[in-house]
Amino acid sequence: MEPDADMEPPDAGMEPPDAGMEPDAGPADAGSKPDAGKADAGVGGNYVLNLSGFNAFAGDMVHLKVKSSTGATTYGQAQGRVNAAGNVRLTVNAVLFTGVSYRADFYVDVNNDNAYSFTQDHSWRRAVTGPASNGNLNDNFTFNTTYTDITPF
Ligand SMILES: [Ca+2]
Repeated sequence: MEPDADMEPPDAGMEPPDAGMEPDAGPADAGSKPDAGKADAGVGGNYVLNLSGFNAFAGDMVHLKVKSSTGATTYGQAQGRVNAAGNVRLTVNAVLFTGVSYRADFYVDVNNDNAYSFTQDHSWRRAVTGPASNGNLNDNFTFNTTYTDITPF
């Protein structure tokens, strides 16, 4: 509705191009490489958890969190419902950085109360390392009864 407002970068007026007092100061290109110090970080890869063999829990919700290796920080989460074939795919976008260790904690909400409680719900933990080039990771997991207490979820 007000095209002019968006056309002017907020800092455009900070350095009048005709100031001319020190032509070699080069303020014009100062902002041309704002990302120089952040180039390494980029955007993280996706963590994709493919669950199979969950036939006994068809229709139940699975909750997933990708955390720091200590569990102190949660970087992202996802949830999904187990389908009739006993499968579900959960994706947490843009969380994995190359060489960094994470834990992926997830549980089936067996008692359907939308909260985690061990041992009423079934839960597991995956150790995850960010792949090369901040790439995506497909993690395939088949149901087993070796449950892990992931409290606090
Ligand atoms: Ca529960």
